[in-house]
Amino acid sequence: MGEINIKDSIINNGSEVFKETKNYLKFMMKYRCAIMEVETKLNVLNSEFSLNFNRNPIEYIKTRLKTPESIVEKMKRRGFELTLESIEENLFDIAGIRVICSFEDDIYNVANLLVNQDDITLIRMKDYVKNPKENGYRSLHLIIEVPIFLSNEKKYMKAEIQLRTIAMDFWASLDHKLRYKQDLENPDTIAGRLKECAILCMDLDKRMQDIRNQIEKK
Ligand code: 0O2
Repeated sequence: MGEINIKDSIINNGSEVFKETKNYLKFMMKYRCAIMEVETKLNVLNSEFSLNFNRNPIEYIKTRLKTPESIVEKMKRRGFELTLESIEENLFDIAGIRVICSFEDDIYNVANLLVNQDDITLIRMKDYVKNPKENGYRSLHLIIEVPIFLSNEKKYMKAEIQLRTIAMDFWASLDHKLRYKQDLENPDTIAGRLKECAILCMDLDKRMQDIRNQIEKK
């Protein structure tokens, strides 16, 4: 008798886990679709710009889905309930799109062209280009909502778009790597040197933009 119960319970728990896994995969699939929608929009803008002005404002695009570990960590850190509904309501960066532009003004051009599309809603903008973070981090962050079309529903999905220049991306990548190094002997010195590099990157962006403006006689 006991054996049957154990077997039943394994089967029931198994199907529960299966159901949960399927729900999770479906949940993440929708964010993957949102990334595809936004990436297509950006590629269209880049192609049109390239035809009209003979240059690409976007150098390249990187996309990522937030990992389950990172989702759980952020939800716990912020004290939210760990359910799919709560994750959808409270986390805006599950779908992440990073747009690397050639020049600083391209960041704003691309961002404006994107958020002015009538199916995109801008939820929030953080301008760390005009207002860099204390450590020197610069990027334009947008949280947007974009519709995705599934077989039987149209759903609005949130996505985070980070727009930066090549120099800003170079700096942020290095900063990100160093932040995860736990065994630094002199973290303050490193932070200070990184800040100096951030200032150099800012200067480089400005000079490159000036040269381009001069060439295009703005
Ligand atoms: P990942 O893996 O890059 O996505 P949060 O900090 O996320 O709790 P909020 O308001 O969403 O709160 O953050 P914000 O300021 O909009 O920026 C979040 C993301 O911007 C980070 O994501 C980084 O990608 C990037 N970012 C912000 N500040 C820095 C910085 O000082 N250095 C670097 N290298 N990147 C930064 P996550 O969640 O850290 O992870």
